[in-house]
Amino acid sequence: MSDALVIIPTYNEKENIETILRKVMSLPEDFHVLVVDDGSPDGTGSIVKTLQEEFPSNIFLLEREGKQGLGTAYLDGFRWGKKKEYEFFFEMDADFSHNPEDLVRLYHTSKDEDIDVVIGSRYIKGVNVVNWPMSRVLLSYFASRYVRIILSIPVEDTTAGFICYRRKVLEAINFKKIKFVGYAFQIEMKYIAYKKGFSIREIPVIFTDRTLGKSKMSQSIIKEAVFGVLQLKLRSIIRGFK
Ligand SMILES: Nc1nc2c(ncn2[C@@H]2O[C@H](COP(=O)(O)OP(=O)(O)O)[C@@H](O)[C@H]2O)c(=O)[nH]1
Ligand SMILES: [Mg+2]
Repeated sequence: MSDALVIIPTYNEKENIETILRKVMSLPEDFHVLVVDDGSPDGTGSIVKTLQEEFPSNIFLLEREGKQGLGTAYLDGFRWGKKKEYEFFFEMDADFSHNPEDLVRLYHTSKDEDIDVVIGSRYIKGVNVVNWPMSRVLLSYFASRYVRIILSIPVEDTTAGFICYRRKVLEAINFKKIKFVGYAFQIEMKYIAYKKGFSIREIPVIFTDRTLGKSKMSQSIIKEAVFGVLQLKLRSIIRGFK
């Protein structure tokens, strides 16, 4: 039994899913992968099913109906994994923006140094983003600074979605109270973990924009993040997160 579960949410990732799954299967650690697919019209789910025949004990698929957002995809993935015996839960995109090889570093940082939340961070050694238009780099960089200032959280890359959570962190978080679905979801999870006193470490990664398939980022996700941060601040003033 592997102790590490990589959760990959997908919506229309037929160009990427097979290659990324094969890449994770080829890594020197025994990772299990759970793909959470929201009924992708492009048939991403059936590609996963075909690969499951080849890797029946390592690749799993959770199918949901219709596009329900990244945040709830991760929460459903965490719920699925918590019923099994995994100790390390990873969030990773399907589009190769996160280099699967970095999973090994995230894993060892958490396991060997006993860190509760390990973040693959774009902003701790300069700005490590490749192929994003300057406007999007600036948006993401300043969004991260905005969050750090408003929430006073000691994390440089607060919107990062390449993360390793220890089981005890997920057990301490009440998923029913998680409100957000996009970047704000990523901020909310980190903030609650921080407020609950878990150890957090950022390690540098290079984030490369997708070359295949389309981004699902939208204006509403940006709005959610801007206002969501203020709501998180208010929530922590009014009732804390304990
Ligand atoms: N299951 C699920 N996955 C999603 C949804 N929206 C985005 N994703 C996946 O989440 C990851 C990140 O999304 P992406 O479009 O690359 O966002 P960006 O990197 O911010 O432009 C990718 O693997 C997407 O396929 C959704 O509503 N449901
Ligand atoms: Mg992407």
